[in-house]
Amino acid sequence: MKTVRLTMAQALVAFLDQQYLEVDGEVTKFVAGVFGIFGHGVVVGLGEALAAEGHSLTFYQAKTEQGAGHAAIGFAKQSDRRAMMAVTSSLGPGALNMVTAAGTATVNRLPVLFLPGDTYACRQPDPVLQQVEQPCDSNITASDAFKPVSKYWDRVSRPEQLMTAMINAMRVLTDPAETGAVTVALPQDVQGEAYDYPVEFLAKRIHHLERRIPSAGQIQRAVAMIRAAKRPYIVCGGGVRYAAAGPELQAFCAKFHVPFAETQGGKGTVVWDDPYNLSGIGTTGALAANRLAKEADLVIALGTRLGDFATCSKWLFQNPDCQVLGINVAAFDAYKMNGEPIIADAKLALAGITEALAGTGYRSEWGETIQRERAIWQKEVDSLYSQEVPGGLSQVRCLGELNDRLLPADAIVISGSGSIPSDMQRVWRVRTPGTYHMEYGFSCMGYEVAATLGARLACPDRPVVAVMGDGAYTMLHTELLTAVQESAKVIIVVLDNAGFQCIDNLQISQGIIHFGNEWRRREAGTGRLTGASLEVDYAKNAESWGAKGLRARTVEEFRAAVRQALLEDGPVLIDAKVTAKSMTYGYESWWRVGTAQVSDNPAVVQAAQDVKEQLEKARKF
Ligand SMILES: Cc1ncc(C[n+]2csc(CCOP(=O)(O)OP(=O)(O)O)c2C)c(N)n1
Ligand SMILES: [Mg+2]
Repeated sequence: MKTVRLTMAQALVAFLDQQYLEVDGEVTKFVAGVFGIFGHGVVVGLGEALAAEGHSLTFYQAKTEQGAGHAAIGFAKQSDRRAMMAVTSSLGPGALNMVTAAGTATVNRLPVLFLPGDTYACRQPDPVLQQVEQPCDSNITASDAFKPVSKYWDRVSRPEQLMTAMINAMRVLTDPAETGAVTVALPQDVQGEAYDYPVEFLAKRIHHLERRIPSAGQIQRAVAMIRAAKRPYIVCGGGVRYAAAGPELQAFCAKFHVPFAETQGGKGTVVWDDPYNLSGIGTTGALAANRLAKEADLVIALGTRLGDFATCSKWLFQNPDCQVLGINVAAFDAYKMNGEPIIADAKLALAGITEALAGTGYRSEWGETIQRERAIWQKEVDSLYSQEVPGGLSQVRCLGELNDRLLPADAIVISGSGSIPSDMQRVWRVRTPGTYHMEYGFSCMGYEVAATLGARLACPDRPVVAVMGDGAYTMLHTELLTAVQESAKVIIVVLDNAGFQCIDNLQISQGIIHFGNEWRRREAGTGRLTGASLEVDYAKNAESWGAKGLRARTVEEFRAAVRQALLEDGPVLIDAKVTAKSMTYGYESWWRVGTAQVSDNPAVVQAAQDVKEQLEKARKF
């Protein structure tokens, strides 16, 4: 067997550089680069291999390891999982800084390869700097913390283990049902150890995205359930987007007169003005979607994980006769809510069901309801989009200005946490498929700036715009400096409402006083955070990193700032001061939270009573 003598890290780089993914006949390079921060745990091993010539992986120097992970997630998501990045760190604190991002990748089913450095396999320098040291088990290191958030985990303790580790890593990363974070821990001595690697391990490798074909029995069962239903209703999840099944969804809905509602992951798979698009569903959903959901007698859960918030799945489908048909490439999701599982690719399943159902002459009994409710909802969006707040600037108005007036139709909008994603799932009108980029599986504050850089790297010719809260920005924005370093044209719109306002809303809605969520100074009289609001100049903050900072307090200033931002060559931050509580609120939905059942405050006791009453309407499982 022909071999080549390389260090483990050199072989890893050579291997990653040779991975390709074929989807529907189109082959793309799968691993585009490596985001990371070196430390003693990787700089002389993996760092040496990356620094050498002879490969085409771009190294992006992150400023926090979590940001590196988020940038890689943003890249994979905006690439519709057809390309990805690896992320590396030193051992110990650098590795642990990546764990949150690994969780975000796994929950959102997005491929990211995490490569933390690890303690010495040989144990001679034991304990090495930054080693956790568990007296009960010498094999436990910081890298073990990735296990609960990884879909595949391995540690390469001998150079030859790299081969099985990486083949397994690629198996998981390229599998639509399995994908998520993959962690391959790299002990720092082993990275530099030489081994005679078989040349065939390093040869070009094309992975094939196999679209799982629905069986004849599955199609029959689905058709029977749809034919028995008067009001079928589709929940369109992220799986529909990743399967590129938007056209099949539109064709199905038009042919059989079936409406669909969008989850955060599925939104924007089909444009907003498709006549069957009810907009967002769930706690953060729109009126049309939530009203029709209550009448549905068949829910077709299509490529969705049925999260409690983004779909309100356990409460919303209140028709006692409602059945669930779960169409999902992941069996785990297809079985949810006691559904009839169709474990298959969304595109093929929809095409197969459409063909079989067409011969039956089936048409739902929704009648005019779909168009009527859509029209009522769009009128509501128009009114939200023109909201005036006396003496201030409304958050939802800013979204309206961006969506209806300022951004080009192909601009990619990115968000992930706070009140903005709720607003956007309800009101954002997607004009170009694939331009709505929401991380809402984990809703991880601090995803936004880094992911916007990742999305821009995936789509270098498109405007990419983060719309985010002041809390999320403050938590993690340092990849803005990386965007400056990369001359990446990203626009960060911070809607500053002086605090963690969506959590404040939740607190107030459960009868509790304002406590610990608004950003206020500690007040001498109360001893609490009840003083004056904190005022932060986010534009100045961005300028200190080398980005352009713009400010807006009125609609006119906001328009001028966005127009200017679109003309700039590099990163821009727009610091828009919005009036607190000028977000949207719920539309006929409910969310279960752990309200206190005993309290001196009668409003809290009442809220707990309301929870009990709402639970009467909810499904048990
Ligand atoms: C990493 C992380 N920590 C905490 C939370 C809980 N959380 C969700 S939204 C939020 C407040 C967000 O504040 P901001 O970004 O200003 O948005 P706003 O609610 O004011 O619109 C908090 C603390 C979270 N989602 N992610
Ligand atoms: Mg805020």
